[in-house]
Amino acid sequence: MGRALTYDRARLRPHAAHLGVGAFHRAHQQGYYDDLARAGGDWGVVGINLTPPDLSAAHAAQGGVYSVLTEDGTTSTCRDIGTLVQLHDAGAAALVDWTDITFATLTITEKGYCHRSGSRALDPARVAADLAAPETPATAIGYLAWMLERRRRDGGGPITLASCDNVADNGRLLAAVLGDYADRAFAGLLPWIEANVAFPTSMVDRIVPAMAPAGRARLEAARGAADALGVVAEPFRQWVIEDRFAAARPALETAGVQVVDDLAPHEHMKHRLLNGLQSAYAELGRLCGHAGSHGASTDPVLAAWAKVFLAAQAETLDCPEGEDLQAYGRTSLRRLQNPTIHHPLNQIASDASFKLPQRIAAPAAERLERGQSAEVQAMVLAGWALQAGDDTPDAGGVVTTDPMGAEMARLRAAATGAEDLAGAVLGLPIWPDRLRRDSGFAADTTRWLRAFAEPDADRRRARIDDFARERMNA
Ligand code: NAI
Ligand code: CS2
Repeated sequence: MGRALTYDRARLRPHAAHLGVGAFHRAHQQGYYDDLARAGGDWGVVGINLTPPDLSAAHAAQGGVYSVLTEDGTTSTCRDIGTLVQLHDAGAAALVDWTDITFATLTITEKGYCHRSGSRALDPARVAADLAAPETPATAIGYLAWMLERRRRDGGGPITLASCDNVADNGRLLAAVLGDYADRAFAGLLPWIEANVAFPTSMVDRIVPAMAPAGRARLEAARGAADALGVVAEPFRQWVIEDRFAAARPALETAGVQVVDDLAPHEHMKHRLLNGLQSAYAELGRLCGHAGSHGASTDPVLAAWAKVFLAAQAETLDCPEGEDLQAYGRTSLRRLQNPTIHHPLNQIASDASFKLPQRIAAPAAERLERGQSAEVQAMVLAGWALQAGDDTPDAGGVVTTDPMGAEMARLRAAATGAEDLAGAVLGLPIWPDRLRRDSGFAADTTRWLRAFAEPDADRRRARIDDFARERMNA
């Protein structure tokens, strides 16, 4: 496939939308839309950002076209993307015409749903300002409810809202928080939503780190021009979406998207193997002195530990139709060793309080329920408990942010020792009850809090090495 567009952008109709036009969307969903357009399709995407970055001026300045640089250490391809037909920053979101939009996706980050982490419950504190002024919403949930209320009042038709964030059962989560908010904010809207809006769950996958100066330099050299929206990504991509739609949608399956009845096995496989390993490297890799995913994934001690971790995670999975879990695990390891993908561990560790429940805690609880050890998962949670809230920038200036960061710093300061800290951390409402009730898991967590409290990174790494060797020889 050549770099340049092969279609007339004027032919594209603004009948799809996306909330959260970040690096991932620009590299992932937009690639599928661009494939459809190159094959003669006419779906164009109206992009909306409710929080920074403000990209609409840059989007206009470069004619709405940007590039994706795909690299894997041997090949490098630069491809123009032209299907983002509009891009609106937060201040202009209210001006977007949703009349003809029938299919919308979201990548607004795990915390963007205003829910209580580890549940599908709306967190009223996160939407209090919007509930007080529902006609001028600031949150994604408030904005979608405001948009649907207009649609209802104007006699608008059905629409599909497809979350694509890395949260458990993202379609059910969006339906739950949006329904609760709508019922509080607009009388009569909830029954309309229940009759006119579909919320399919999606599993989406492509490693797309935040753009760094070196990546931008390579992309602009390949493109031969500046590109404020350009992104660098790995070649791998996957999109699996539940067959649940309310209205017209792009023929995603013709671009390789899998449309399935049972999404859960696909989601669990990705969240627990690839994402779980990324979070494990984010916590244990930094304890071993690594700053990036590549360094952690090519560290022989962590690579050996990863095999034990992936085996334990895989035992909690049902294999999705058409997949091979061992092969998927090997592919995940290889993807993370891509030398051109510089994924800061501080970025992956960000919002971990909204990531670890589905990636680490849920499989741990299932293993405990079966009478199996969950020590590898306890190691990751112990690493998080000791590092959450640490906003020390890495060498590239990337800092870890987490809504629970300050609380975790307070828990560490107040703890009388490792056992006390383990009790406080496992008592947090974001984890399944099973973890709280399990003395063995608490003992494992305590043990690794003590081990990781060791000030020397090499000694921490040696403890991980001893554990992996012991498990591999068991
Ligand atoms: P990014 O930082 O480039 O973009 C984040 C996007 O989310 C921006 O458009 C921003 O406006 C929006 N956003 C952030 N906080 C928000 C909030 N509280 N309410 C509403 N909108 C908010 O991040 P990126 O790489 O685009 O990732 C976004 C999400 O996509 C991730 O959190 C994850 O759920 C999903 N994803 C990311 C992958 C990746 O490798 N980057 C891969 C697979 C899924
Ligand atoms: C990463 C994900 O930052 C993170 O949470 O684990 O963005 C990961 O790169 C994607 O889910 C890969 O598809």
